[in-house]
Amino acid sequence: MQIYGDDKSGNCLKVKYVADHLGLSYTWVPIDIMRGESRTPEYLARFPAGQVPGVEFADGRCLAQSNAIIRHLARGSALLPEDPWTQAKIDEWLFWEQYSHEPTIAVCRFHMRYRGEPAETRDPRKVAGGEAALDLMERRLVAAEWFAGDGFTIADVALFAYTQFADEGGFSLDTRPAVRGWLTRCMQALGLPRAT
Ligand SMILES: N[C@@H](CCC(=O)N[C@@H](CS)C(=O)NCC(=O)O)C(=O)O
Repeated sequence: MQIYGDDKSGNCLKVKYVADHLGLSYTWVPIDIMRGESRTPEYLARFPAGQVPGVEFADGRCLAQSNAIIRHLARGSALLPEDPWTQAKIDEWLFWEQYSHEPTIAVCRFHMRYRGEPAETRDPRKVAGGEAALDLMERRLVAAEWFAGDGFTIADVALFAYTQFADEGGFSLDTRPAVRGWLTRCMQALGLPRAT
């Protein structure tokens, strides 16, 4: 398969992490969103929303949306246990990540890292939302080692992707030791020597 992505994007890294963890064979096709490479006619023909990540399988079928992709790739593996209730709890976190975590933390990071704007000029509603998301994660991780079920799943991968870069969006994990401990466990599970 071909993974179209930007290796600075947490959404794209989710797909890379799952593919690497499962030993799937793929070609990484770099897409520079800042140069409009996700809006060319060729790209839009594959992925009409014009965003990365996108995956094209050997038979020509294309799939977009990071969490849909990792859910598809992880079928049959320990990253997506068969138990229906565990899958439902994984989905709960995947939807929460896309509605409450990524649109706040990743957007603040985009403002600072991609646009080079200072932390003080971040949208206050995004800042409040990001702080609330990290607080909710801290509460979960004080009580549990992982987000869903008993082990490392795609819920952890999805949330790890941008939480590892929280500081680049102006968020501090200093007062969130449970989140920091979980980040270390995720890195171990993914075989990452350090956050990338
Ligand atoms: N909900 C989508 C979000 C994808 C997304 O926002 N991708 C960004 C990069 S992280 C992008 O392609 N931005 C360029 C654009 O929207 O034009 C997912 O999870 O895959």
